[in-house]
Amino acid sequence: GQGEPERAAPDVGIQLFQLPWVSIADECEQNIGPAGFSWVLTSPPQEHIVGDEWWVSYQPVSHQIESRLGTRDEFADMVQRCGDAGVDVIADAVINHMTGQDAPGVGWAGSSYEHYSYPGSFEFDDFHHCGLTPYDDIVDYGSREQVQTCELVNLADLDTSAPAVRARLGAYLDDLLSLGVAGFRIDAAKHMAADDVAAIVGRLPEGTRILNEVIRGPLEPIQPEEYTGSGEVFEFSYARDLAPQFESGLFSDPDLSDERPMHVPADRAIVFVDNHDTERGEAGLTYRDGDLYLLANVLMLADDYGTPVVYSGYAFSDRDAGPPAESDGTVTDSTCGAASAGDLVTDGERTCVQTWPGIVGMLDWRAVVGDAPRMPGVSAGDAYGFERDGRGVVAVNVGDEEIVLEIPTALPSGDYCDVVAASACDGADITVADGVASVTVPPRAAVAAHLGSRVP
Ligand code: LM2
Ligand code: CA
Repeated sequence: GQGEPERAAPDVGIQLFQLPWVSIADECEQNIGPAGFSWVLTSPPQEHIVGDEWWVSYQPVSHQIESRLGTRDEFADMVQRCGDAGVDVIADAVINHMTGQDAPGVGWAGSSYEHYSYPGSFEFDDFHHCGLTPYDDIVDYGSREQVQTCELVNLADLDTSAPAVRARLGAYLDDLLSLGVAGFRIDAAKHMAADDVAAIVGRLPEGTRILNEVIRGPLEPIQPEEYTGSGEVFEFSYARDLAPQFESGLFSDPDLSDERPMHVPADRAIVFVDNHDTERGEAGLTYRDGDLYLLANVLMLADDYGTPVVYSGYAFSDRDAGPPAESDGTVTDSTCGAASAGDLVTDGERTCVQTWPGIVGMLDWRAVVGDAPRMPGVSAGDAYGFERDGRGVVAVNVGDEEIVLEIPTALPSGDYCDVVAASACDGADITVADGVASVTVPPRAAVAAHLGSRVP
């Protein structure tokens, strides 16, 4: 035999939406590390307003690391245990704003607050009071000044241009780094001037990973490209281009030659099929789409553009509904058994996408294909597939009929096992001969093979 091919641990993340720290630690050890994910993205860890909705996480009351997802000690233990399992932790950093509450209150960890007063942290003058719109709310996304200095859904907007504000936010990020996190998702980055973001993250240690969330609005003045200097950027165009192809069955190659139009450069891009906001909004494909959702994730993981982040949340019918919680509000500990696409029925049930066999198989596929370029694809009916030059082939079929796709390939001749299906391999799915892979793709399925899945 030829032995095992080289594998380079792929840079793939998993967003664990509203999953408690103790559960993330268990998942890192049981599923995420073994599957080969290199990082997890957590929900925001800071003190927040009290409530049952998931979005209380996005209304900071203080920057103590105490939340319904767990305590500071539990957070620290999670980072340690994930690290031991080979998984970095990236924390969601809410630094554009504090709460959106007009009435005074007490936060999850006991801190008192008013809309523009957070004793010990921020007072009235630490906030933008934009004075441009009724109630200082953002009305016009065509106005850079409104988007960055007025309030996003009434959330008290920090004056991120002020040195004292930057220093306090920087101290929060430093605190998380002291617990071992590898980096941050910068929530609502579009709502902070790119210079403000650059100043806040610029003082962090070199190597700190920054993932800026800048929702691309093609006609808006603020563009994701402005934020590529301070970190990577979530590229919303990616899912917007991908999902419709699964809905229509009309697949086409992206621009393979160079940079994709309306996309940040590949080495700056974080790509996803959906996230916690888009599954409640614009996403064309979510867990509700079962097989098609898996297929879209397979194609994303097969691509050579950007760093993919797979999304793992919970089923819901009410967009505000939080995850299952104890009577004191603490989110219920939950780990994943075996699950697969389309299994979901009950509100609150976790999707556990990190355990789906097709996802796990594609992480190994991605490790084997490495940097091999994506070659021009082939379509036949409702099926589409492509090769990563000489390392692997992938195909999806969104139709109701089995399709045999012929993909030109530099893979060695022979029979290959499919790494997407959970079923045992009989070597009959993929045959390579004379520079062509004949891939039999069942209805609404994906099939993939790589150098290491050749039948000896
Ligand atoms: C984000 N990225 O830029 C987060 O990904 C997104 O999930 C956040 O919105 C948003 N920006 C602010 O961090 C979520 C949620 C909103 C929710 C806010 C604040 O989608 O629905 O707004 O968090 O918790 C809620 C209410 C809204 C109310 C606001 C303030 O839905 O009606 O506005 O609280 O009380 C008056
Ligand atoms: Ca702002």
